[in-house]
Amino acid sequence: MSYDLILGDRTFSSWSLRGWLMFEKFDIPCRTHMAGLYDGTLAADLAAYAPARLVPAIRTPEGDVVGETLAIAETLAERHPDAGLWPADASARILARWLVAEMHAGFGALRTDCPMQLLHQYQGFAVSDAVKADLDRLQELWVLARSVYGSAGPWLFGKYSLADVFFAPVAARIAGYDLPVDAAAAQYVELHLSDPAFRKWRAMGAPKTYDPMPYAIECATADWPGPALMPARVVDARPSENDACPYSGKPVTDFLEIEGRVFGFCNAFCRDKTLADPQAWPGFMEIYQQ
Ligand SMILES: N[C@@H](CCC(=O)N[C@@H](CS)C(=O)NCC(=O)O)C(=O)O
Repeated sequence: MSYDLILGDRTFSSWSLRGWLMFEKFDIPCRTHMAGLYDGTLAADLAAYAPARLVPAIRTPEGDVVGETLAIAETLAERHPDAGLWPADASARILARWLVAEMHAGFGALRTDCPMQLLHQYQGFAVSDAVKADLDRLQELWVLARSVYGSAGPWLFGKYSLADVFFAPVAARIAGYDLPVDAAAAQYVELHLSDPAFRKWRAMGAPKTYDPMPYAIECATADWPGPALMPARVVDARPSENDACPYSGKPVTDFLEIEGRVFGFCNAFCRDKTLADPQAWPGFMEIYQQ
């Protein structure tokens, strides 16, 4: 038995990203299910997880349903004490809890003006004073955590913790709207964009199309500012170098090409998430590097 994790959307749902990172980054196995956040089926899709009303929500292996990312975080931290969700040091943990709670309850201007989107970087986005104030506060908190507790690694408390989970969508907002931050904050944003788990999440969202596009704004766009992507394209052709899908081991039916080499996958989603960012997928890179 494992957890069930109910998500809304990978490109636009910042809270879903937080929920997923809590499992992915701390190696807690779960089955993911998508609820129709933008398809009008959210309530029906969540009916089996009452009283959950928003995504993400989880169901524990024992059948308890938990909503609200803060409650999910505490539930997982309590149930998996060795997974390191909170910093080990008691003082660091106090500050981490504060940062997570402030993120959960605050930064309203940033969240309202700059909804998370992982498609592209807006150019020339007009930053309001209220958003600037949120950015100042973020940088104050990040500098504090890094300067006092960050010596053991690149994340806010050294090792990746729930604090980084909660700020991952903020990093995505800074990247996606090209918001002005200092060099240390820009480095922290970059760390999130190049994090393997974040890259996987974004790649899994890439195949989905939207009509209408959620949260569209009148602004020019440039490419997403994360790590450079390996160029790949969909092809119909066989033969592929591999007969078995790198993820499921099933026979291949869907193909892509990279630099003249053809690789196969067991379904269009496996192919398309790889197409979006081949290097996000260790299983694929293993066969690519053979
Ligand atoms: N405070 C909640 C926020 C969750 C949330 O707002 N989720 C959004 C998706 S990002 C949602 O379910 N929206 C559906 C709605 O508002 O009906 C948490 O921490 O989980």
